[in-house]
Amino acid sequence: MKALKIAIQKSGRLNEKSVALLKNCGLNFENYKSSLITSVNNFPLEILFLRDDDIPEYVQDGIADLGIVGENVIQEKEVDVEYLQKLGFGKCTLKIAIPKGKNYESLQELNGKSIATSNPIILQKFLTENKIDASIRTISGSVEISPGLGLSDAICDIVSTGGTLKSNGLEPFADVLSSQAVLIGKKDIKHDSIVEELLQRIQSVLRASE
Ligand code: PRT
Ligand code: ZN
Repeated sequence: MKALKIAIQKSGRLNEKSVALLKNCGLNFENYKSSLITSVNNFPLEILFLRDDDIPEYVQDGIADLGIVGENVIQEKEVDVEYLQKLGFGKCTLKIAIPKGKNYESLQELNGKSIATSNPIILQKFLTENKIDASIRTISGSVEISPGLGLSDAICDIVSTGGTLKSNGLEPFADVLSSQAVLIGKKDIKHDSIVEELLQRIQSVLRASE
């Protein structure tokens, strides 16, 4: 039987829980930190370790059959993949935040303002849906320091505890997208018998942890 490939994050917030989920499904593999691919020795699956940003396209293009990645990354990459299962970890919300004390009363106050983000696609969709004309400054990281440096009026970034916003003098203003880690697959892969088996195991692990 030809092994399928699943792409998971190599290191970062989703790595440990992705590995733990697969192990809890009874999959036996060595989690070499240095290698980018490892074989499961009791199930027809290979695991690819990638930057999370690359996972949606790898799955869309069929280089990997399956992937575990945050919904925010899938939305930002605008890929055509199938959502197979929400996984219940990596929960966070993409939020617009403004300097504490600004007290904007409605979303309309963002008109004419600049917003720094690493998620320009999702943010632009949100602004368009809400008929707001703001300028987006795309930066790749440390988005939260942008208003303090005078680079933007507001930010749009991922929030989980809110601690980072607070320590940068910002407060949440609007929720843009709520996200968690999901299992995705390339088009039509869900009818594959190996995928069906893996999905059943994942669902029983999730049920057991409820
Ligand atoms: O190296 P690679 O590219 O693979 O990883 P990465 O650095 O791009 O991503 P990583 O590991 O930080 O996050 C992976 C995924 O975890 C994200 O795509 C989200 O789906 C999810 N996730 C959950 C988070 C957070 N929580 C989170 N808190 N991703 C990022 N953050 C950051 C956020 O950007 C902000 O800087 O944490 C900070 C805010 O945290 P709080 O707790 O202070 O609010
Ligand atoms: Zn990334």
